[in-house]
Parts: sequence; C-alpha cells; structure tokens
Amino acid sequence: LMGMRDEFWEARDWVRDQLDHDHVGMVSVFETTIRSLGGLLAAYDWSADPAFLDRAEDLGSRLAEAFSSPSGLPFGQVHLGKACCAHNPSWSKGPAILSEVGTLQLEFRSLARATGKPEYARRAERVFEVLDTIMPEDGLMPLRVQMNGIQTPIFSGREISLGAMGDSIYEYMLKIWLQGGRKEPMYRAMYDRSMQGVHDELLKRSSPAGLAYFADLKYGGIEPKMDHLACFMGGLLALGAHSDPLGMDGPRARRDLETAKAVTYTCYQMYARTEVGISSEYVEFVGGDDFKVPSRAPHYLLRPEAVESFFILHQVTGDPIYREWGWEVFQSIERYCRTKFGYGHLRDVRRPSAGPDDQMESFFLAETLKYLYLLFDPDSEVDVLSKHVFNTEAHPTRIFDS
Ligand code: DMJ
Repeated sequence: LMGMRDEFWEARDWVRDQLDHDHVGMVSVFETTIRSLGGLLAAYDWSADPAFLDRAEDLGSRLAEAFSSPSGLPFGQVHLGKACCAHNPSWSKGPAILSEVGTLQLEFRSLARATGKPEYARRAERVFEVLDTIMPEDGLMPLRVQMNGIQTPIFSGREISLGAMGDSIYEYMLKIWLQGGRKEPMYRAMYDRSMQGVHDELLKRSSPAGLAYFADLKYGGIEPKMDHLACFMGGLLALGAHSDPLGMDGPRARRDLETAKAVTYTCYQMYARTEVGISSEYVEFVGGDDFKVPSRAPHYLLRPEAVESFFILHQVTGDPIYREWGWEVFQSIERYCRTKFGYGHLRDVRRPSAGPDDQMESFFLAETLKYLYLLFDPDSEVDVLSKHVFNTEAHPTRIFDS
C-alpha cells in the first residue's frame, strides 16, 4: 500500500521460512484471527504469493478447533501448537465474549475462498445463524454469551456496549454482507435492526454542547460513558449509509450518515479538548461540562478508531475537515508518543511529562498509521467504498465480486 516492496518481500521470506505455529501455546482465537490470520490473508490477496496462503491455512486449520462447541459458537482460546483444548478463558468466568464470537467471519470466509474449502466459511457463518435466532428484538446483544455444554446459547447479564467486548460484532454484520457482494440479506437485516436499536436506546447528547455519543447500558440503566473503541461507529454508519439497499438518499441512510458525522465530531473533541490533543481510553459525560477524562482510564493505547472514522467519512463525503482532524491527531501522536525506536502508549493524557510507556500494540501499525496514511493518499489502490473490505484490524481484502 505504501510502495515498500523490498520490505514486503523480505517479510514474505520470513513468513515462508520462519513463521511456525507448532511451538505456540494457548492463544486468543479472536486476537490471533484478526491480527495474524487476517494479516496473512490480506497479504495473499494483494500479492498472490503462495507462502502467505500456506501459512494462513496452517494457522486457520488450528484456530478452527475453536468451533468445536455443541452450538458451534467458538471458544475464546485454543492451544495453537497442538490444535486442541479449546475453552473459554477463566477471566470471562465461563461465558463467551460477544465481540469475540462474531469477529472471525471475514477471515474464515476469505480462507475458505482462497483454499477452496467451504467448511471454514460454514463454521464461521454458523455463529451468525445462531446469533440471529437469539438476538433480542431491538438488535442490541448483551456482552456475554453462555455456551458451555449447550445446544442453544443464551445471553447472560444485561450489559450492552458499542465499546469493549461488543464493538466489532456490529462491524462484522455489515462487512460480511459487503464481503459477499451484498447477496446475503440476513447479515444486512441484522445490521439494520441493531442500528435502529442503537438510535433508539444508546444515542445520547451531552450538555451543554449537545455532542452526540453512544452510552453503555448496565443493568437496564444508562451509563453515560463512551469508550474510544466505540469511535469506529462513525465510519461503520457512514459505510452502511453509503451501501444502503434503500438508497443513500433515503431516510435511514440520511439518519445514519448524520449520526456518523456527529459522533465522529465528538471523537475528534475527545482529542482536541485535552491539553496534549490525545484521547483517553474512555470519557464520562457529565452534565454542564460535556465530558471529562476519568481518573480510572486516562491512558491512550495508540488506538485507531477515531482516525478510522476520519478515513471512511473522508471517502464517503469528500469533506476536507477529516484530513484536518487527522493531521492534528497525527502531530499529537508524533509529539507525545514517539520514542527512539517506535511509539509508546501514553499513561495519562493529562500528564504527558511522564513520557510514553515501553509498549506498542501491533494495531498501531496495522490500523492507526495505515488509516492515517490512507487518509492522505490521493491515489491509493484501496477502494473501501466498492472493491475492498477491511477486517477489524484494517487488513483489506477484495470483496468476492470484484
Ligand atoms: C483492534 O484490535 C480491533 O479494531 C478490535 O476490533 C478492537 N480494537 C482494537 C484496537 O483498538
């Protein structure tokens, strides 16, 4: 994407000669699928180099062990080296995590298509068939799903969020539909139903500025906070409006695009209103002051969701304001997160003098910098509006029709 061909082939050699899944222990199925499997499949899609597909299938066949539950819902962890022992991690206290069960489908469908083995797709798609039968009327699903030893999973608890543990399931409803050439109406219907629920129950306004945000629901009540993670919703709603089968000028698409712009503006404010120009992990909406940085989570993990929405909204609307915002965010990251050998998390956006931590998630390269780069690239081959679909880790592959 950046024309760094020598580096790309060097990485291909490493993947071909050194990437080994035999000596790896327990891994998160979700993280390994979106980061590693998604990365290998996108590299294969862009280069057609068989080394990437070979390693992707080796990895995918091991991860597919996760689908061995009675209902077909995936367990959260597998032993990669032995391709066995799938179970949910103890921290989740038994149930599966909503976003984790519903964020594997783009990757396994790509794998099925590239290998000619439809079983990979069938197992991942089964998850959405099950979820469709148990999804609440308003399309908003609780964050935990009880699945151990039972044929029909049941939601447990009443926590609902577009941030941590919920986010990407809504992203995949739309993106699976786009990936398949818009021919599988069940996914689009689930997405539209959920977005109705989002507008009816989660969309709120701050005071005094009237900033739009998505609240969490906890035990039936509103929790007026929004995770940085939920900032992906601006881009998602814009993409959904642009592809709406009822037309981009219809009332539903207009509603969604308006919400997309409004919430993305709030996400920009989450950066612009701190002294360092960088957002905290979440913000709390407090009457009279719009929002504040909570003392429990004042950190910034180099997350991508705000700039992801800037990129997609720029593609959909052509409005140069998204480049202005992206440039501001980029400059703040350069100023406060850059270290001698990379970039680091900020411990506290209110106290930048401590400097960045010695940690950099892979999504900073895969997502944050990629979205920023693409936001400013006037002639990229990436076509997010008609040709490509990005998995949740920003690895682009062609939609099946193109
Ligand atoms: C990424 O790993 C993915 O976007 C995931 O869906 C949730 N967010 C992180 C980065 O913040």
